[in-house]
Amino acid sequence: MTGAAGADPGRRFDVCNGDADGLCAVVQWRLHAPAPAVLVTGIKRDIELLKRVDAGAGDEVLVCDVSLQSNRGALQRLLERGATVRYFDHHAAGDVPVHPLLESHLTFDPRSCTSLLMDAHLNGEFRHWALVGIYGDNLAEVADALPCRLGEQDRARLRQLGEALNYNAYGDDEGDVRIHPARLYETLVRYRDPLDLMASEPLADDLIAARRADLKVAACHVPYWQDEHASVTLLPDAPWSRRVIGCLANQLARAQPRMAHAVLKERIDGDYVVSVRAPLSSPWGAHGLCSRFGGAGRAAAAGIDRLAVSDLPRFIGMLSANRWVAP
Ligand SMILES: [Mn+2]
Repeated sequence: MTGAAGADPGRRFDVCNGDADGLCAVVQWRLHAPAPAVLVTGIKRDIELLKRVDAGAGDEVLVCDVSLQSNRGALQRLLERGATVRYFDHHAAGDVPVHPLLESHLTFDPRSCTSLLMDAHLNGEFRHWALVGIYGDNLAEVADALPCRLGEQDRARLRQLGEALNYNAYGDDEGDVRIHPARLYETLVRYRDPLDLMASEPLADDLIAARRADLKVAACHVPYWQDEHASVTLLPDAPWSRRVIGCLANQLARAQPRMAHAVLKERIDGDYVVSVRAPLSSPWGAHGLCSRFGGAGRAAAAGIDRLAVSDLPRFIGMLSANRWVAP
């Protein structure tokens, strides 16, 4: 990658979210255009990745599945320094810079994701990897509708892999994850077909088992409070609970679809982190509830970064009284 001044062909940087969607988008691109590149990635909550890239004139930067809004300053700096940037993403973008060195592939369709954008760009060349990313981004219906010659069992395998890769990116910091996404990528990109990876590497089954083990520990925690409309589960602070909180909330929502569910995890300072799911049968009102405690999110799924212990009774009262209907 290095060379004499003047003969340097330019360096390459691949920047992606460390979840399934981000990794599978870069895997598709690098299988299509093999070349040495510096990978810049992290856990799911590391979103300001572009500022870690030290690229300049003649260098190429690929960006997948990180919000342009959160990285605009760093993007502008790279473009000004003369780097070429290819940007694939489906998060909030705000104003998209117009620059001759920027090639952007952006969508804000809630039924799309970065691996699907890459699949379209490459005309479905690595469709199986695209499916892993799309299933991993929790878009099973979109993935199911994407044509490919796989039988149901193989599709189910790709879905399992996507969900497990995605789960691996959750945690408060890099110490919480089983395998750092950068190491995971090195294994993934060795296979042109993820089904071959699953047949020959223990990695996929290890990740699937790890997710299952976390959910099993979580299932030992019976609800701290519930009525006929809602439940509250309290978890201690531990690596497994930092990984599982969102996943457990989704599982409870699927198990009792007519109820709302809140999962609270103790923070190191004694307060709580909260994950709220509206009833699946009426997926509205979660954002409204959480925003009254300084939280945010979407109508069906939202969260609170910090709920004071003293606010717990008030939170439970408002959860119980909340109306889970469209505004
Ligand atoms: Mn995504």
